Amino acid sequence: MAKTHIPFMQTGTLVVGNRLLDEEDRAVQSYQNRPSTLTRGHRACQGCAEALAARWVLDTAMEVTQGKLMVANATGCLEVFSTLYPESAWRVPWVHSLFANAASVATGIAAANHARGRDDIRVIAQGGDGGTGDIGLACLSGMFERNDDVLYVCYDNQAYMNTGVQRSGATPPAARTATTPAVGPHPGNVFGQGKFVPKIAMAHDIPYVATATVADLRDLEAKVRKAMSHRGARYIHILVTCPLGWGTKTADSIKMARLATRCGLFPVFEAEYGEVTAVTKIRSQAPVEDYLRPQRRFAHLFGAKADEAALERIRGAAERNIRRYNLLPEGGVA
Ligand SMILES: Cc1ncc(C[n+]2csc(CCOP(=O)(O)OP(=O)(O)O)c2C)c(N)n1
Ligand code: SF4
Ligand SMILES: [Mg+2]
Repeated sequence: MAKTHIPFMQTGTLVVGNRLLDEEDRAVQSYQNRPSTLTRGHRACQGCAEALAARWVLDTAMEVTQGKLMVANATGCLEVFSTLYPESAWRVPWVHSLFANAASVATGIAAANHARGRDDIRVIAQGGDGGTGDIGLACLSGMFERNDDVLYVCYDNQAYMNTGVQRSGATPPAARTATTPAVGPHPGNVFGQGKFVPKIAMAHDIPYVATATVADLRDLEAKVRKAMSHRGARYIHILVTCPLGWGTKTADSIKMARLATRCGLFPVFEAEYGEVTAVTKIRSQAPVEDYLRPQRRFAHLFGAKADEAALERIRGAAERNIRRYNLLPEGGVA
């Protein structure tokens, strides 16, 4: 019998739709005995996609490793909202590193496990875009270059959110942050700076690099499974909506992440040993305005007179991604 693809929204939860699927097609979150690695009691904002992504990543990794998992977590929102002393929302061996050195701490844990003959215990390091791509980049590059047996997961909300929404190297051009105010002739973050860490990771020729968003959690789950099937250094970079820093409605976090991919500004792909091996095609392309307009950090682009010059440059960035990663279905326009 021909199989019908059942979209995620019908199958992702414990109650809805999962019973229609074969066992092997069900999501990690669909079972009552799911690991619940990041559990109740944390203080993330309503609609925080970082909390959602972290839970999905670690629950998947816990299932794959049958609970043999240790986690090093850089300073940032995820660490602060989950571990307000003396409480912790984690149900996994978890250590808070410094802001800069989660990759090195994870490397040390993996080396200690190896020395004890316990290579069955797997290690994840995780942090925000600032901890990963700015202050932690040297430690991360060292982990990649040595091919240490660690999966590093970056939750990219495009600014230093935990300390009050300062600009990071992942902040997009024109975005307003506390340190890139919406004033002057070119308001918001400047164009032409910043970095995209997945490409830096690929330059190290490590076994596995992937990007993902919270708009497609089944895709994220599959990528975590794939990453855990490899040994050596692996990297997953997840775009996570931050309602507080982006100025978006708390109910729109999934929608915003989906629009980021549909307009081309956030490419979703996998790479193995430095080569792109798979991309998620854009099924129906959205104008960048549809993604930018609902975000208060871009409100200055849509005043009485739209900042057409800035918008054109942002459109150009989306088009460049679409070309570079071949994001449209065969035959061109989606
Ligand atoms: C060496 C050092 N510098 C600065 C800080 C202050 N600090 C803590 S978290 C943070 C921002 C974290 O940003 P990011 O890594 O993007 O994570 P997010 O909070 O956005 O999830 C900063 C600047 C620190 N803890 N240590
Ligand atoms: S500030 Fe942003 S990243 Fe931090 S807890 Fe709130 S929504 Fe999440
Ligand atoms: Mg951040």
